[in-house]
Amino acid sequence: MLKFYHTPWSRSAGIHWLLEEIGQPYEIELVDIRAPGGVPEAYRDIQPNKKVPAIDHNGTIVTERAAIVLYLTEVFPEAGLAPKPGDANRADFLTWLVYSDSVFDPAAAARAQGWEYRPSAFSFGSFDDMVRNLEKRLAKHPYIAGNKFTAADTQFGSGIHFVMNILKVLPERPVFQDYLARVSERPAFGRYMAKDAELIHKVTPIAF
Ligand SMILES: N[C@@H](CCC(=O)N[C@@H](CS)C(=O)NCC(=O)O)C(=O)O
Repeated sequence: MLKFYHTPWSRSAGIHWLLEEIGQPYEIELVDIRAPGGVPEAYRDIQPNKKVPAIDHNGTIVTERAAIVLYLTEVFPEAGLAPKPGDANRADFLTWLVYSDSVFDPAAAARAQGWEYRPSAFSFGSFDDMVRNLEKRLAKHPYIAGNKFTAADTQFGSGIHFVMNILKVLPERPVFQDYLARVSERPAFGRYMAKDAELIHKVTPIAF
């Protein structure tokens, strides 16, 4: 049994997309992170910070997006969504997968919140350095880990879509638009987006 704790139109989007790419049966447990009364305390037993995503795979609970990606690609290797240990692209896959959560996301969130901070005081550094690095990478490679689509693209694809098109924080540069156009051609992308468009009506509406 594979249970996915999820909120549509949230940071669990990339894992939703990944599950559709993998194509194995899973069930969604909706977590209403925007509910006026908050998420029930009982959910802390699954995710200690009461955040999404989380998964429960036959009783094994995994939290944190990068860890969930690594776990799922390990358990379902036949999906071919991660370079295997020893593969020349493995280091880039790991680097960018972790960069997504440890630099891209917090730098974008800090910008969206209008934070002023000393980049050297925070592990994610400056927003401009992050944008420059991401732009350089995607100008040279069609996918974030190299020439092949991987599970790191489910994280960057969903992240860039949210930060550029919804939050309007990431500059709308051709390299980001081309990347999004490329990854969103995938049938699994269309499936997860369609499912989320239905599920969004079952939780408290998002407020920006
Ligand atoms: N470190 C977590 C962060 C996940 C996260 O920030 N989730 C947001 C989704 S937008 C959330 O659940 N927020 C609800 C809240 O904090 O109340 C991960 O990478 O999995």
